[in-house]
Amino acid sequence: MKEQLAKIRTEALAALESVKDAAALDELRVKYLGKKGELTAVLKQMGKLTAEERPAMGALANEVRAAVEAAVDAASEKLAEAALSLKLKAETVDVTIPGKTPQLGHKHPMYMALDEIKDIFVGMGFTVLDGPEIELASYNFDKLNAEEGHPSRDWSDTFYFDEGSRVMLRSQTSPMQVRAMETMELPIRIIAPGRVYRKDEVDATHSPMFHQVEGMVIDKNVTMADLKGTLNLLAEELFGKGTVTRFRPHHFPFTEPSCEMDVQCHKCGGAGCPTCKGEGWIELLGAGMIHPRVLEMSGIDPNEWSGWAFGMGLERTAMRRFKIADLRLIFENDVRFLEQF
Ligand code: 2NL
Repeated sequence: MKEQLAKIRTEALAALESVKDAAALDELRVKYLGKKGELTAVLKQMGKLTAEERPAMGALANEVRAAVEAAVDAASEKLAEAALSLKLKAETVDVTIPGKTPQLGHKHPMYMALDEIKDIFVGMGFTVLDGPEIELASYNFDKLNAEEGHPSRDWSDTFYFDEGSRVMLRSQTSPMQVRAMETMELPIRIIAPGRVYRKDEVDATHSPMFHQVEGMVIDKNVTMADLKGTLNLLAEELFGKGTVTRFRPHHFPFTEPSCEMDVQCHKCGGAGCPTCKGEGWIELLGAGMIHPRVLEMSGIDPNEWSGWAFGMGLERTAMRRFKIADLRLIFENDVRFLEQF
């Protein structure tokens, strides 16, 4: 029996030493340590031994069991290590392989132009406002002195949500300025950029959705000189020092007097060329002194306060700034176009 145990130990340890995989290891474990294994078979014969022989043989059997168990554990650990190192080798990342350069986007040219405009006005102490694109006609028209019957209110010019023509897509960003007049403490200096909507067919110079920046100043003793000084500065910052401007009389229902500001063509210096369509001047924006009735409707006393306001189309400004010929390019987002800026 002693020889049997010694043989089991020698054989088991030798077999475990060279075991190749987890399945083979499990087979060996069952073969030597299992309920029907070789060790159990030997122990079953203990009954044949004398009482004197039994303890020593029991101790030896336990010793063999412990040795085989330890060898099984060691082999299992060795297999796990080998598997891990194999896996690590297979999954090695070669950091020397050249990477794929991701395609980086950048700001849209129109938002570049808007950011320049925002910077110019913020630098002069203006606050930038944001507001809803769905508006009440009262804020878009009535409070701006464009009452019932004004042509811009027509169903064919404006997107309404209801039969009563009460709720609409704003056609200008002025309603935000009305809200500012109603709620902000005077004096105010604000600009209001954003999307606006008009029922226009798409062509090279029109789109039913476009972007506008409006702005206004209300303070004591504000005059047309403030309007001209500030807007001349805007033109110089946008188009370069020494940019020449001119102010032409115009009409808007919400300003009195009203004007349009042109910038002298940077290409031909005013002589007339294809860029300015032979005019020598390029229209930049509309502006004027805020109509006393508009001030009054928002609860501001026109005898105490005065102000000026302006509105400009962002697409057209960006087209001029970046020499873009067709408005549709601004909305199509073709990367071959966008990459050029
Ligand atoms: C243009 C002309 C303009 C304004 C917008 C304005 C707003 C309020 C009161 C008075 Cl709340 N005026 N805005 C004033 C003059 C012109 O826009 O050609 N826009 C594209």
